[in-house]
Amino acid sequence: MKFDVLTLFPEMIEACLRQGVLGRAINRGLIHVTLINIRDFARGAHKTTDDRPYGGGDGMIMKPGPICRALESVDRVEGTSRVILLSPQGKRFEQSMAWNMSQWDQLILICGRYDGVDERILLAGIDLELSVGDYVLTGGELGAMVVVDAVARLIPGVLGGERSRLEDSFEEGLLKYPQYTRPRRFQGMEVPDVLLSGDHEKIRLWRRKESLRRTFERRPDLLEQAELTAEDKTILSEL
Ligand code: 4GX
Repeated sequence: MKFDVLTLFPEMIEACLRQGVLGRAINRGLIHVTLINIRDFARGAHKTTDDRPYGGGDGMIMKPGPICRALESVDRVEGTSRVILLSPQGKRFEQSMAWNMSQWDQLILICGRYDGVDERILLAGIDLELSVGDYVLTGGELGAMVVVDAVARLIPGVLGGERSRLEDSFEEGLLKYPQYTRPRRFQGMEVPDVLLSGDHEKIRLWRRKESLRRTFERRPDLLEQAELTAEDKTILSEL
């Protein structure tokens, strides 16, 4: 899988990509990331990438030319290749989209800065506008990293144990149950007995119940979409 990130701050992305699971995935050739500095496609002595908005107002807008030329410079790989703009106006990114994208061959991510990009870029070269959440960032870079990270970990081999990909929070539309490791007693708090019992069926039931409880208490909106078994519904009615 190939990721191309168009940004004015490639160093920001580079630092993230070197770490942990993503760093290893790149070193092992499981994913490929190319960083493209939009500034390299700016013209004139000042290499400006932004300008004042037509119609007035404060704030600056990214000029269409540099982004457009940067986009044209990207090698499009065979197969499914899509151009994504990170923007608060986009469709909200969620786990189901990450799964779809993990099947694609190339994701080209454009990171905007300032108050946005010239609308004509949107009409010309962009397949999808994505928002990572309802808050305002100083640029699309952190959003692009969110997308690269969430998609890359779904690619076979990127995570060590293949189970964790599927078992994670949201994969069944529920929040994760509470988890513990050693020591058994920490600041006066004990690990729940059931987890030390060795009774796998009891443990499974306890975890499921705690998942349902947390989801019910913290994110009841998720329950509407979750795939619930008859057992789940019984547990929920008791909660
Ligand atoms: N999820 N921002 C992008 C500038 C901008 C605005 C409009 C293109 C179009 C954000 C988010 C986000 C702030 C990144 C504004 N670029 N991106 N930037 N939330 O808040 O993705």
